[in-house]
Amino acid sequence: MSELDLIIRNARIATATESFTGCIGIKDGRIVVLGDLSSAAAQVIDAEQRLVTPGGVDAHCHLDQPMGDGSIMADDFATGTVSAACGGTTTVIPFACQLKGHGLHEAVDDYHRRAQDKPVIDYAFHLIVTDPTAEVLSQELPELIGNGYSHFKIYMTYDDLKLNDRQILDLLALARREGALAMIHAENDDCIAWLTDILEEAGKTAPRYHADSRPPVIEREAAHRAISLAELVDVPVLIVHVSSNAAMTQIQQAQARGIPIFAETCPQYLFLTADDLDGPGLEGAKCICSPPPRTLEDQEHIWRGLKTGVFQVFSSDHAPFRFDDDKGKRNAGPNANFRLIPNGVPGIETRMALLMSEGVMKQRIDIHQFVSLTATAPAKLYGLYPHKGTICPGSDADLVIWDTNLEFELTNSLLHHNVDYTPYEGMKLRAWPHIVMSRGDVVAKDGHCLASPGRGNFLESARRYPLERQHQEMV
Ligand code: DUC
Ligand code: ZN
Ligand code: ZN
Repeated sequence: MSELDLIIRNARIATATESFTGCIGIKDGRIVVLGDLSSAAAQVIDAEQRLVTPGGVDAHCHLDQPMGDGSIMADDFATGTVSAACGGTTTVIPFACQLKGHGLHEAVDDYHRRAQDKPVIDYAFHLIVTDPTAEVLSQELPELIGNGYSHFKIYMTYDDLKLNDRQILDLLALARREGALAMIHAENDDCIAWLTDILEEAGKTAPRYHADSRPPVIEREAAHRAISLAELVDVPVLIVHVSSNAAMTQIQQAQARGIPIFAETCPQYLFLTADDLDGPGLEGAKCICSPPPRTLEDQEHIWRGLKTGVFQVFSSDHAPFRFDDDKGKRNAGPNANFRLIPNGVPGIETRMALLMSEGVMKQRIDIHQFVSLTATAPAKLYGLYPHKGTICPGSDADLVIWDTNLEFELTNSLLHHNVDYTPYEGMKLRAWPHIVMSRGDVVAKDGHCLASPGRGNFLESARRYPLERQHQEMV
């Protein structure tokens, strides 16, 4: 073998299934050998027995996504990926969103322009389908699925995004035929509109009433409906940002019946509650996201779901709006009705360290579950594996060397997003990425980004193997 570019020595390596101590040999941005290496390399990093995991795959984040209400997302592909890299994420999957009345290719082209020359790490796109016209169903979507965009999101709520059940069925049938994975935002839109009107008539418009407008029962109903539609079509779906025990139970019961339902949860459902939406003035708007944070009891159930495998994916759902900004959370004014406040919390940089610190180090989940949830399973589900999401010969050298002997207070000034707050301000953490590597380059070290904008590559997502073809080929 010609000389390696880089060897990482004395690494305590963890994958989704194994742990071992040794060296990682890297050449041309890829891992080429693992084990006890005596060979030479141009560069050596001594991990000094630190834990080394695959770089994170944040499979749900919003960057520079055009908004229908005049608000502006605070992070673009530059700031968002710098923030991701500093927090140990080496691949992001944000959303190219179709605007109603427009095509899907138009959305994808626009999103590529937005990404141009900006990302410091690699990225793929999810699609959001908001207008499944005959042209979209027969031409655009099948074409895109075959060309590296093999997953798309369906919304059951939000006026400018939502689809009805018939439209969802059409898209699920297409996903089955073409080998795509549909992700579903499960909340019952009519129930939200009805409750929001009642709250408004009673003068209950402060941020904390956002949680009352979207109680667990409306997430449970929509999750049940999404599962039923998937069962009818006989196709796997992934339910995103599950927040409540009620919705999780629907998923768990479907899985127990053998229905292939995948599920994602996010940090805001482990570390925030509806009480965080309370506070003076608009303060509670900082934690407005949908579905909303729930109760401490729900948090415990979500931890259980992570531990027992109900959830495959742990994403940030980073949806960055500045608080003190009239294009951010104050888009509709300083005393806005909750229904007009942009939804979303930031979290692209804190996702990995929060789960390492509170999950692995407090023994709520093990290190293999951590790797699977943050990297391996999302890479597999979204067609990026084994280039991404694991540590093995042939994979990209996307790695995190962890410091796990820390004790510090998280504060927004440590973070690199373009948001003026973190919902996790003041939390005590014990872990943070020491070195973050993307394709063998050190892109972040001890909370400093060392990468240049534009080095990130677009990743084509492989499609799932279409069920029909699988069955035909088996007989
Ligand atoms: N909810 C979403 O569905 N997307 C972005 C942010 C949010 O709160
Ligand atoms: Zn959503
Ligand atoms: Zn989202």
